[in-house]
Amino acid sequence: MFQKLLIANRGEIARRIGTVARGMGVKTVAVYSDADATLPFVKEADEAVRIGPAPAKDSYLSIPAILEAAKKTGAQAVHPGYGFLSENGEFAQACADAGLVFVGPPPEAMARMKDKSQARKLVSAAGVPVVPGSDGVLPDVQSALEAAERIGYPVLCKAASGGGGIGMAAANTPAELEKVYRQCTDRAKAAFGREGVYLERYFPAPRHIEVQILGDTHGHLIHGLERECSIQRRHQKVVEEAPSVLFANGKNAGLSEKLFTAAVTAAKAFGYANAGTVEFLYSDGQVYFIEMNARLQVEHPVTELTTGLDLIGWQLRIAAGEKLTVKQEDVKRKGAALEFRIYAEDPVKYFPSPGPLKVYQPPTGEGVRLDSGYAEGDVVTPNYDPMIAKLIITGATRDEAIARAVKALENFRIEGIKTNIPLHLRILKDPAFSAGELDTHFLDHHAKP
Ligand code: MV4
Repeated sequence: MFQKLLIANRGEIARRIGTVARGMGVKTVAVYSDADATLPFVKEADEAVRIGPAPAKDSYLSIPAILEAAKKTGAQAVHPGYGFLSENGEFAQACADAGLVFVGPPPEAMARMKDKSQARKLVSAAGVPVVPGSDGVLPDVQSALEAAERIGYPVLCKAASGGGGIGMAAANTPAELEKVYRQCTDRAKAAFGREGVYLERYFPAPRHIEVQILGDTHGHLIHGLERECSIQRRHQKVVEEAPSVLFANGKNAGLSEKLFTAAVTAAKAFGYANAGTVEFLYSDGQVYFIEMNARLQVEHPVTELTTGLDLIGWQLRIAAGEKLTVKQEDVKRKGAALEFRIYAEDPVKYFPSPGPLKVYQPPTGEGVRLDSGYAEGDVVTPNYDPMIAKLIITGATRDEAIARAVKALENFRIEGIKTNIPLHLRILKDPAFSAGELDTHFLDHHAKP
């Protein structure tokens, strides 16, 4: 195992990675911007290095600043967390070139996943069900119109360099597609500097189901069951859970086996190692691959708490070259977990709401875990993502977790900023949520103020 790990991230995830690493006897180095100097993830680290001013491009996204901090402190490995540089193949390669272990997949696997249209082709050839769509990127409107005729309308145009919904646009008719093709190409170019786009059949209200993957560098790769993340707003997840209601209590066992086999097959096709997530859409009784994420996900705790897998611990051991000693048959579900992302935002208008946490008293109790980036007295600044904490609630059953979650959220005292806690309570009290009737447009129709 490494003696010293640099954590190239901030907030709750930097804090969580630090806690796990120190628990394994690894010294931790935090890097921080001027906006974050007094936050818990900095105070709790063994060493901390200032890497720049508040803007992310000058600090958490600055490869030279992070490599210099690693050199100065003698760190042997770098954990990128999620977001920022976590899925940046150049950063992974730059770490390797500097003699640092990047805690993540091999750069070659990252390269195979980068172009989403190529990733579709690769996993489809390996036998994984993908959303019906175009064969690779579409060089012009004519090829898009031809592909759409084969696929059938409505179609969804996606940026090949995208992911997470950026640049996506749907079309119901050829006339709409002509507009949408240009729009999607322009957005792709603006967001990613590359204009390649591809088409998929558009599912109007799918469920979002993803599968946790864990693989070592000796050829052993397993899945850690599924998470359901259908409740989202503008591609920002709000509530995640495990298991999915679709598969709880042994329901739809045939489909869940198909899903897990597809996820493992996809990960192997990419030559994947370390922790990753394979994303699927569920619609009309079928699951379809959409993309693979080469990182630890925000919502990984619901998997940890329902499988007992120590995902961050395994990330570190795998990166250090150790064998993954967990066998697939050892991965069993226990209970249910729900994760609520606590955002500093107006719960009705959804605007960001930065400011000081004058009062910050998280709830405690049976089945309550809080992964928080902040403590009372800290200031939430407008520089980064407005997520301040994740409240993760477990129960023997989903109903028990829901009841505990209502209490925990009602007892979460925050003053000084607005938060989305009232939105979470509206979701929990919505009959469709308790019934497990979820899809990606849930918040368009439910949990209204
Ligand atoms: C889709 C889709 C419907 N049909 N693809 C958005 C994020 C990106 N990872 C994939 N996304 C979607 N792809 C087809 N062919 C609907 C979405 C989608 C969505 C997916 C997951 C979670 C939330 C979502 C919200 C809106 C749309």
